[in-house]
Amino acid sequence: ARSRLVALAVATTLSITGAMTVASTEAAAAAGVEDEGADCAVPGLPDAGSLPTVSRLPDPFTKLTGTRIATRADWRCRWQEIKKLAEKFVYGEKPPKPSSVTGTVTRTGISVNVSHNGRTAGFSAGVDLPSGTGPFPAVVVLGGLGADTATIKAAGAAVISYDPLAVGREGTPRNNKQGAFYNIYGASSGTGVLAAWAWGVSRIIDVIEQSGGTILRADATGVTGCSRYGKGAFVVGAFDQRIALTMPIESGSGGVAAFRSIPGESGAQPLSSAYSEQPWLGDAFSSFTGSPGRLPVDTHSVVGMIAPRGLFIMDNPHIDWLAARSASVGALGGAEVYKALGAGGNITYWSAVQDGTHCAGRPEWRTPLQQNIQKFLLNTGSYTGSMRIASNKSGNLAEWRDWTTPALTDGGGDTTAPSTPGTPAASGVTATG
Ligand code: MCU
Repeated sequence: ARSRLVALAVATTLSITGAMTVASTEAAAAAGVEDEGADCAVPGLPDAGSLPTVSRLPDPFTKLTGTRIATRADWRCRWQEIKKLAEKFVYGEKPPKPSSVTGTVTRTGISVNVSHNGRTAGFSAGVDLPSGTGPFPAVVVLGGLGADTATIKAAGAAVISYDPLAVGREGTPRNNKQGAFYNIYGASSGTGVLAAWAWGVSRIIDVIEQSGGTILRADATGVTGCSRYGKGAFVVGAFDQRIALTMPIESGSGGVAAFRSIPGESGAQPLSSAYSEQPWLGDAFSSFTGSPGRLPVDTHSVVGMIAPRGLFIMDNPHIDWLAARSASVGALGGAEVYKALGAGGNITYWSAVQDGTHCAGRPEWRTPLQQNIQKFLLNTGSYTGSMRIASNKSGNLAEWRDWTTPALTDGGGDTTAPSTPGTPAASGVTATG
């Protein structure tokens, strides 16, 4: 709640000075609740069969009613529309907090027990504290693959080792999904395992909130993971507004990569493969694998769901399968939401790296990882994010949008200061490698 107040104070100052360009120094703005727009009245969603084909990225700023948003307050309920659309057509529903969540936090582990509608389930996670005295911020590491846990701890954050497969298993058919999530919501739930994994992290944060805050801080949680767990980290961060810092690594198809861009990216994992390899995406995605242009949301809007909270996307441009060009499209499109909210400095996209090994520990990411943790979890330092896109996997946002980016205001009114589609991406974009 405190960081929220700081953010509001900063926003107020900015509206007085009118200095949108310095707004990237805005404080981290994680919310105190999982879903700030839970009370928004969302109009009826379209049916899958009636969706028009839109070849470019859908306008994240146009509401289901067809009206464009104008204020930051409008974004709160537009966020809710994007969430509902992404659940219905991409990931499957991530249910809200169950009727009972209990558990414990110790210096070595977290236990989670859930009951809902007469069903119960539980899982646990490891805790590895940094040196010093707490309470500490924490980074939830999905699946233990590729995350630089030494740097996370050195920066002053605890590592929570979370096994997503205990909550949503891989290797199951879609009509018999398994894991703690499906014990509660049923083995035939249409929700894919990425959203199930996200639900599990939200329940971990519930338990941290209830634990009294002596070991871990509930208001300073980050998330990371590589590859399939990078897809997971992305969905975790998008669907829980308590997550202050989201750091997906090499997430590929089903992760940050823009769905519409994947068919045209040579060697990228096809959507049909990402859908069928594992039940990562929701069952409803099956009707879009051959026609992503029918999706009313694309991953740029999911990136936008994370705005203005901290986001550090890491990608590998050396393996075509990982779809880094399409990921740059998703990131550049989503960065427009950050800019609209005056938080352009809160997103980093970084694919200009040397080592081509999938999920390698990379020296280039060490310093920005530390700086992101300092800024968004410890509220120190003066880091400003930027786009460091490998030149061989650099998407061109101008080809992918026909909408402009509004400067969302603090109050009523509908003033927009559009940027022109086709303008080169923001300053700070570099093409390297
Ligand atoms: C990038 O994530 C996945 C990829 O989507 C799969 O096709 C491949 O089999 O595995 C990758 C992964 O999770 O590697 C550990």
